[in-house]
This record gives sequence, C-alpha cells and structure tokens, in this order.
Amino acid sequence: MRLSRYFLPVLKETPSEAQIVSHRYMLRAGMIKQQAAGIYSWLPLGYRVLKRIETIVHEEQARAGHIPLLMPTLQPADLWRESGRYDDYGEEMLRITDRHKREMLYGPTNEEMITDIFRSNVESYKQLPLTLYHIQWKFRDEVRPRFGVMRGREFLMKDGYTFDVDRDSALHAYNRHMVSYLRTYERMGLTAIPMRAASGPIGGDNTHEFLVLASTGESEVFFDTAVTDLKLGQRDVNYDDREQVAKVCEEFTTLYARTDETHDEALFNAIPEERRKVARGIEVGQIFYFGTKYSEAMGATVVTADGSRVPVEMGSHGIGVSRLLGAIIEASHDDKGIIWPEGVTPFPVGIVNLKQGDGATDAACDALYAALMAQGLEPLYDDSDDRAGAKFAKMDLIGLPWRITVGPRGLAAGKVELTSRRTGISEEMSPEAAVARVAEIYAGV
Ligand code: P5A
Repeated sequence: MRLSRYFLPVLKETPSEAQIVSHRYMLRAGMIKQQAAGIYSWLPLGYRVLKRIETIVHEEQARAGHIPLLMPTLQPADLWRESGRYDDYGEEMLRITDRHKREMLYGPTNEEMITDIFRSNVESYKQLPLTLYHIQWKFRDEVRPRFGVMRGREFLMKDGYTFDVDRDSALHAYNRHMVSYLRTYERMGLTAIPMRAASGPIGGDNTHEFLVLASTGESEVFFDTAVTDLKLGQRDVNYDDREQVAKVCEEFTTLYARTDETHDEALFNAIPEERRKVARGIEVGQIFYFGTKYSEAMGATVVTADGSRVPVEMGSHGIGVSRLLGAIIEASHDDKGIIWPEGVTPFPVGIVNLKQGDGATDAACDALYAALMAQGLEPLYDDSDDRAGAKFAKMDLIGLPWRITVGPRGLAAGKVELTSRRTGISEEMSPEAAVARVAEIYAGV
C-alpha cells in the first residue's frame, strides 16, 4: 500500500479524552473514530489489525475442531424469556421494538440463540460433540464505557458454544478451549494468564478468565509469579486426546492465579512471599462450563446410547476480539508509539523513501515494494514528500515492527537500512538481503 493512496488520518495532538496509552495511540494512529460513547468506526489501519486478530482466532478454532457460523446481532426477546434472562439482564441490555411492536434486543451474548439452533437440529448423542462459534458484534449498555475499545458498548466478540452428552465430555470441551485460547493469545504476542473467576450473568461455577497483566487493567488479580513463565510454545497438542489436553490445563491452572472475585487470602499467603503478586490485568477472554442451565430451561435434549433423553451439557467461551487491540498496545508500546507483534501487525514492514522524487531512490523503493509483494509481504510505503523526521515519527507511531529506509547515500553503496521497531537497531544490507530477512522473520509467524 502506498501511503499517498491510503487513508491514514494520524493526529498530531494527543486527544484529551483518552486516559490510557492504547486509547491515545489508537486515536493518534488513525485506527478508530468514536461515533457515540463506547461506539467506534474502525478506520482502515485499525480494521486491518482487527482482521488479523480475527484470522488468528479462526485458525486456532479450526485447529481445535470448532465450527464457525454466524448468528445475527438482533435477537427476539422471547428467546430470552425462555431462559429467564430477559428480565435478569437489566439495563445493560439494549432493548428495541420493531414496527410491528415486536420486542427485540441487540445481543450481549448468544447462549439462548445457539440453544435454539441446537434444539431445532440435533437429536442424538451421535451428533456430538459439537462446538459452534462466531465472531460477531455485541452490545452491552455499560454504565461507564471507557478506555476506547477496551470497554465499549458495541464490541466484537468471538463466542463459542459447546454441546456434549455428559459432564466429562463437556469438561474436555472446556479444556480444549483453554488450550486453544492459550495458543491464540501467544500468537498475538501476549501472555494471557488463565485465572479462576466468577461467572456473573452467564452462569455455572466453573470458569476462568484470561488476563493480560497491565497497570491500566480493570481487574485486580492475585497470583504466583511463577505462572508468568508458563508458555505453550510450539508443542503439538492433539485436541482429541482428553488426557493430554487436561494435562496442559493442569499445568496452567495449578499455580495460584485468581481475580478479586474468587481471591482466597489464606491460599495466597501459602505462596512463598517473594512469588506473591497483586497486580492489575485486562480480561481478554473467559470460558464457562454451566452444564444444563440453558438446555433444561429451553428444552434442548439429546437421546443417549441407552435410549434415554437428557438435557445437553453446555459451555460457552468468549474472546474479546476488539478489546484485544487495546490489550496488545498496552502490553507493547513505547513513548513513540505502538510496537505491533509480528502476528497482528497491519503491515509486515514499512518503506521510507528519504528522497521522494529522486529517480534512482524512487526506482529502488518501487523494486523493493514489488519484491516484498512477491513474497506475500505487503509493505506500507511512505511515498509522501514529508521530511525524513516526520516519516520516521509516523512509522514509529503506527508501530510496524520493521522498517526499510531507502536513501541516495545508501543506494550509492548498494545498501538500504533495515530497522527493528522494538530494539531500534538498524542494519545496512542490500535490498535483496532486506527482503530475504523480512521474509524469514515472517515465515515463522
Ligand atoms: C462467553 C461467550 C460471555 O459473554 N458468552 C459467550 C460468554 N463472556 S464474557 O466474559 O462476558 O465476554 C467475553 C469477552 O468479551 C470481552 N468483553 C468486552 N470487550 C469490550 N467491551 C466490553 N464492554 C466487553 N465486555 C466483554 C471480554 O474480553 C470478555 O472476556
């Protein structure tokens, strides 16, 4: 993408309404625009990152054997009357009446709707296990939307729903989600710690939240610092292997890690003092096992192997897709701007032309651009007439992890400069070597 043909409305001033760094940088980097309290337009740069995050989520859900579908944002109130949540949900639910005076709502979550899909289509235990998920906009009329996309009213969620014939299978589905989420967050460059939590309006007593540690996080968390060293890494997990999946979960949930809602002072104090930590975290996901809460209320049953009919065992599992942008920036930035992890960056690399209009420099940039495109690495090429300092500042603000700088002096020696946004370290090399290096970096992402 050439900057001259793109739409990247960066702001010079720091917007005064933004209290935390991720919100400030998302506004300044032209990623989002607020349209109403807690409701945002996603401008092209923000939209690209959102799509990258969605892609990672889809890929990891596919790996775990989960099936995508798409449910609507608007739902009939009657479905929610069946579960009893229409009245329980209170003012957070946005209620709408259509022209025929039918009561509708903008979905804050989809347990009722998916249970309705299930009961209309599934009869037998032979059709289980089943996990259906979607990535869809939600609306929660939060009293105090704040911190940009971090706590929005309209926000994008990945929500998955599991159906199993018995409790053990449902717990395996829960564990499968935990592992797939760990992998998902790691691919985004995040350490998200599963913490024992409270279930709130979703229900059930088995639930974990995934927290990214950040001083600006809204949750208070208590944990054994050894938990922050755990990594899933590249290990091969067979999602059908109940024992293996359960073992990974055990590894990640045995050390003490809880949110304030479930915190137990006595257990916490049993951790060696130097490993006890109280901090703040951003909740980027939550998984729930709630058994038959919805299936019993809504008559979603299956016929078992012995011919009896039982309510199906269920769980639901969510990732805060739009919130993740904020969380990633909170975890990865400096005083110049964002530092995108390679897994989610809007463009893998930027090209800065130090002398726009100079025939040889322009030609070298064009050749570099074509060579990167040929490797499937679409660069963002700053082909504007801005001075070098302004171009560097813009690249630093929008946070592409790699930058190739092209100028007449370097070119005279056959060199361009490859710079890491994270370390600031630059290396001179031939344009071909720079392309090969960038390709090598992204080959493992
Ligand atoms: C699980 C999936 C649920 O709603 N039902 C379907 C369950 N869980 S949850 O924890 O309430 O939400 C899942 C994740 O969505 C993000 N989230 C938000 N993101 C931005 N703004 C909000 N107002 C907001 N509310 C929830 C969180 O990441 C949460 O973990």
